[in-house]
Order: sequence, then C-alpha cells, then structure tokens
Amino acid sequence: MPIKASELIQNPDGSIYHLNLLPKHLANTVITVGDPDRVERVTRHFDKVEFKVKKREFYTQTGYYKGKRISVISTGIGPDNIDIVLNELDALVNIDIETRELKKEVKSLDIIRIGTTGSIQEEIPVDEFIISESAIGFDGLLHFYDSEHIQDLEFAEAFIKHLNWLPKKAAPYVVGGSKGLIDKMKGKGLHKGVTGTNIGFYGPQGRILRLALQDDKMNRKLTSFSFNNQKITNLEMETSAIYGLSKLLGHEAISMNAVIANRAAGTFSKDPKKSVDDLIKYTLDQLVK
Ligand code: R1P
Repeated sequence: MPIKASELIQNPDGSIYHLNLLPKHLANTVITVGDPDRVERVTRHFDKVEFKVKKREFYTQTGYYKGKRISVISTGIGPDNIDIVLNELDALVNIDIETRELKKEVKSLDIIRIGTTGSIQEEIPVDEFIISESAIGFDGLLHFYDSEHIQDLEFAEAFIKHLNWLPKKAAPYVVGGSKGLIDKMKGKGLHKGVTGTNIGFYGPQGRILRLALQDDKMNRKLTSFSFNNQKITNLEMETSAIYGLSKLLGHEAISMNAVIANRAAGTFSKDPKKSVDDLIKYTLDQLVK
C-alpha cells in the first residue's frame, strides 16, 4: 500500500517536505550539525561541493572530503527537529518516493553528529571532546515509537530513583550509539561518556536566570549519578533522539561534541569556534582513515 500524501509529504518536484532533498542528493555518510552556519565550516574542508539546498533551519551540502562522499545537514536545535531530520533522511533511502512504497531492503546510513555541549563533570574541561557511548533522553521523543526493545530500561530506572524524577516530566530513556562508529571515531584524549539530552536549554538543563526550578538539586544529582560505572558526562539537546531513531530505523549513529561549557566548574570556552573547528577536522579525518 502506498503511503498517503498526508503522511509522507513531498514538494512539487518530488523532494521530501522539510529537507527539500531528492534521494540523489544524499550521501551514505551524513554529518549533522545544530547550527546552519556550521555546515560551511565543515564543507570548506571538502575537495568539492556538488549540491546545496536550504529550507527553514535545514541546510544541506553534499560533496567530497578526500574522495569520500558526505552530506552535511543542519538540524537546528532540539529533539523535535531530529524527529523530522531522521525520518526524512530514512525516507529518502528506504521508501521509493515515486511509488511511495517501502523498499524491500533496508539501507543503512552512517550518521555523525558534530555538536557543542556542556560538561557536567569537573574533570572534563572546556575545549575537549566527548564521544557519546550512549545517551539518556529527557525529551520523551522515543516513547512515541514502539521502542522499549532498544532501550536500557534498568539504567533509566536507576536514574529515576537517584534523581527522584517527577513522573510528569518525560520519562528518561537510554539508548546506545553505534559500536562500529565509536571504534572508528575514538582517539587519544577523547572522553567517552553518557550524554544527557534535554528538551530545553535553561530550566531543563538546570540553568537559573529568573525562574525557580522544580528541582534545584537536579544538576548535582546528575553529576553524582552512576550506573554500572557509567557517569553522565554532558548535556546537550539532540543525541538521544538521534540514537533512538537511528537504532529503530537501522542506521549507525554517533555523536561527537566539543565541550564549550563546564557546568560543574562554571566556566565557558574562550574560543568555542576554534574548539568546534578542531572537532570538525578531527571527525573528518577519522572518517577517511
Ligand atoms: C544550544 O545552544 C544548542 O547547542 C548544542 C545543543 O545541543 C543545542 O542544539 O548543540 P549544537 O551546537 O550542535 O546546536
């Protein structure tokens, strides 16, 4: 049965609704970045760029780095955008957009996030990099999908207990990244960790400006929590959604983050642009090594 026009939405030229891409525009290796301006900071290292398109916060460029075809796409901020990006990327490779039928064989993409983050462990200072072995999502996105089979339920349960997590906040979920890509990306000096993904930047990450928090000890408890010797290392706003949807859809995903703030020490990078540029170069070189 073809998927209905209201469910899989296409633009008049057949491209997928939000990303504005046709299957031919997409490489098998996809780098996601939050900030649309970061797309060019990645592709300026490319041998050549063959395609560019922008719609809303989704800016895509496809080209070659040392001969490897890569698409770089900006997601904007937050797990709600990741729901759009991951589903539409998957549709481009696993749904025949002419017949609107599912393809017989599932094609797997390599998806690499290059992002920024705040460390919550004092010993992971600004300007260093964290690779997420797994992610804990406080965003609730994955619960809308049939997904318990890919979640680490014990980890989430221990977390809920340690933080005395209020059930009316979204239930935390835990998902691992791609082991193959972790191996490819790991290198000297890189921290491996568990990334917490939040639904907001201020209250949901324990930042107080003018509003009081429901739990003002949340960040201290996040820092002290550990499960099977795994600690939550950092907070950002996309990784759990990328890991959860990639795993469900059959893609390999990894999240690389430059630490630009240390929330435990109260410090911020003096040159966050350089940190991100260093991470971009590192990630591109690991991809072709
Ligand atoms: C918040 O400032 C944004 O920065 C981090 C967070 O995840 C959030 O998207 O990542 P990016 O720099 O990749 O956007």
